[in-house]
Parts: sequence; C-alpha cells; structure tokens
Amino acid sequence: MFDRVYIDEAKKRIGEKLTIAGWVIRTRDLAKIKFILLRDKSGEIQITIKDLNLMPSENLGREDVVKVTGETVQSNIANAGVEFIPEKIDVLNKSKQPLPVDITQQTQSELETRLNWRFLDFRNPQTRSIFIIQNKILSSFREYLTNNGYIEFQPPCIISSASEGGAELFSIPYFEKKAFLAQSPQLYKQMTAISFEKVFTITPIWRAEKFNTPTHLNEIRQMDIEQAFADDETVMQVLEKVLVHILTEIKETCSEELKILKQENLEIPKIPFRRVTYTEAIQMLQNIGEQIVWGDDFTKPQEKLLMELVGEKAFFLKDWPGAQKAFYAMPYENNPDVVKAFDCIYGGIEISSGTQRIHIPELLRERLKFKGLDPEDFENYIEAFAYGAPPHAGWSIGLERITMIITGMTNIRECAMFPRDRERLTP
Ligand code: AMO
Repeated sequence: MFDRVYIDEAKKRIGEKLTIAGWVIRTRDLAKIKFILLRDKSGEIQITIKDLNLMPSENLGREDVVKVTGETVQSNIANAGVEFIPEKIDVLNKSKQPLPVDITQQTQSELETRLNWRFLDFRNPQTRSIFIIQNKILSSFREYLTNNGYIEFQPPCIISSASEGGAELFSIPYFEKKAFLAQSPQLYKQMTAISFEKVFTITPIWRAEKFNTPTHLNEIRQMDIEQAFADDETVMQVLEKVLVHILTEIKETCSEELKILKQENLEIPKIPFRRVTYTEAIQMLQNIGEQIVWGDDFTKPQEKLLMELVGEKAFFLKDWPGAQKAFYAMPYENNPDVVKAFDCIYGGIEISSGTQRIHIPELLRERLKFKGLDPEDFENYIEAFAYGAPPHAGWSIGLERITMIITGMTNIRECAMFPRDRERLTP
C-alpha cells in the first residue's frame, strides 16, 4: 500500500514521523543547505535538507515526483511557519526538462499551448481552481434537484433524429442505419418527465456548428431538468433557485479558488430575477439605435448590451417569436407567433434556455411541418404524448457557459477540460 499523508495534514502534525509525496515546484541551493518546494493536491511545503547525503544522485527538476519521509518542524524562516526535515528522499519518477508550458501563476503560456499540454496545465493553480469550481457547480446542481424530488435519468447519446434543428447534427454510421450524436437530451427528458414527473440529467451533447467563437464548443455538457404539470413560469422559478443555490455553495466552499481567480466578489442575484419580454428587449435595443427588428435573434454583443440596459447580472428574456425557438415550444393560444420560451442571461451571455412544451400530438405535427421537419421522423416521440401526457416544461444550463461566468473566463475553452472545437480533437 502507498502510505503517505497529504501536505496540509503533515503541516499540522508537528514532530511525527511521516511520509509525504508530490511534485517538485522548484529547488534552491545554498552552500550547505538545499530546499525543495513540494506540492500535492492539498498544498505546498518547504523541505529543508541539511544532510546533503540525502539528496538524490541526479539533480531534481520541476515536476519530478518524489516521496519524502521525515518530520514537520516549526520554522521562523519558511513562509508557512513550518518546514519538513527529511530522513529519506525517493525519486518516484523524473520529468522531462524543460517543461513545455509554464504552470506557475507568474507567467501564463498561450491558451493553445496550455490546451495541447492540458494534463500539465491542470497543475496550474488557476486552471485547477476553474475545475474545482466546475465540480462544485455539478455537485450542487445534483444535490439541489435530488433533495427536491427530481430523479436523475440517463439519456442515450446516439439518436435517430434531431431535436434542436437539423443543421447542427454530427452523423455517424450505425450498422445498416444512419444515426446522430445527441444535440440535446430533449426528447428523452420529455418522455421521462411525462411518467416520472420531475427529472434531471447531466449529459454530454454535440453540435456540428461550424463557427469558432469564444462562447461555443462542439461538445458540451448540459444540465437539464424537465417537469410535468408545469408551465414556463414554473420552471423559471426552479432555475432561479438552482442558480442561487449553486452560487451560494460556491461562495461558501470555494473561497480559496475564487480568490485565485480574482472572483471573490461573486454576487448572488436576488430572486425573483427580472423577466423582460423579447418584444421589450427589441424596443430597448432599438431605442439606443441598434439595428434589430422583431423576429431577429440577439447577437452576443446585443446580449451584453441588454445586460447593461436591464441593469441586472441575471435576468430572463421571455416570450420569443416561434421562428427563433425549437418546434416543441408551446405557442400562446391567443398569439401563436409567440412561444412560451425563455433564455436566462447571466453575466451578459445566455447560460440557459427553456420552454413549456407542446404535449398535444396534433399541434406537435403542425409545428414540425411549420419548421420544415417531417413528422414521420418523430412518430415515436409524438406517440408518447398520445397516452396521457400532462403539460410540461423544462430547461437546460450549459455547464461550460455557467463556469465561464462564475470563474470570470472570457474564452469557453478554459472551462472544458478537453475542449472540442472546429480545430481541436486532441488531447
Ligand atoms: P439550447 O440549444 O439553447 O437549448 O441549449 C441550452 C444551453 O446549452 C448551452 N449551449 C452551448 N454552450 C456552448 N457551446 C454551444 N455550441 C452550445 N449550445 C448550447 C447554452 C444554452 O443556453 N433542449 C433545449 C433546452 C430546453 O429547452 O430544455 C436546448 O438544448 O448554455
């Protein structure tokens, strides 16, 4: 068994014989004394070597992996107030030198280089902080929904038809048939919600969008809910609570990481978030001279402008033109051009969107045709609503987008461990 204690624990257990292990951050040589700064997942400690016979025969370099047995002592000189005095130093593995990326916080390598060497970049405190926060986003999302009666479901990732519009699908050969990578768990969450009532999932999805932007990837993780006996307003209220829960958890448990990322002033938006209708938003933009007409989608800069005009970090944009939203969005009875759909804008970008769904088979067929899709391709899904499907609604949060805003990143690639974009398939 590999017996060792983490550095943060070793720092507290003064005077005990212990073994620690980790990576060499740097070494320093004085005439009769040597220092190794050692890092593991819990922290850093200075190892002070007064008996030079203990030094490994080969010089130690950055990121060499070592195991050290010795004891922690109080120190007036070391920054942390303690240092580790070794009895034995074993080199477990050497690292090639020089390192291809700088993993200290002093100088940052180019993003492309860091992504090429992602496993090393994970040792950079800023990158680590992004993914520790992302982990918290996921666990607090799951925790909130589980505690509030939602069941986690597992959608398939290989599907036979589009759900969000045909243009963005990756197709794959599937024995004698053609299949696609899921672009959303949409159809499956509806089919589970009309029986389980409250469901959620965290799942990868793929979009074959050709453009390269700071807010788009071709593979993302979506955090979705779907709820029966619900309309758009019901699930907007769930979204507000989920977002506030996630932010509160991060504020309480990730203060160190927020500090490293200079986001310690993370605000928790007040519930209820403001609801701005699509029509009001168009008027706001037109009033300041933006070129936009009713029916257009907002550009990313216009989403940012709207945030300034609305004056809130988080708000909803609701009641969209049907042409802008997917075929399954429920139209208003008295105004079928407008659908019960919403986006949540947070930190100036769309982090989530949702709708009340159409639960009436005939209306669904009609809307599919209106969107230029063939109802025949969706028969299996449409049939699900012919056997007592309650009104239902749901939404999806893009994991990488919400991570961007919370961690203050301007490029979404920073927020995917192994991003997939138009150019990048490795690592
Ligand atoms: P939508 O297509 O708006 O809706 O996606 C929901 C959320 O997923 C994220 N997202 C993306 N993030 C990065 N790169 C992309 N290419 C990308 N595409 C989407 C965004 C977006 O808000 N089924 C519906 C949701 C629903 O109605 O329940 C859907 O997928 O954060």
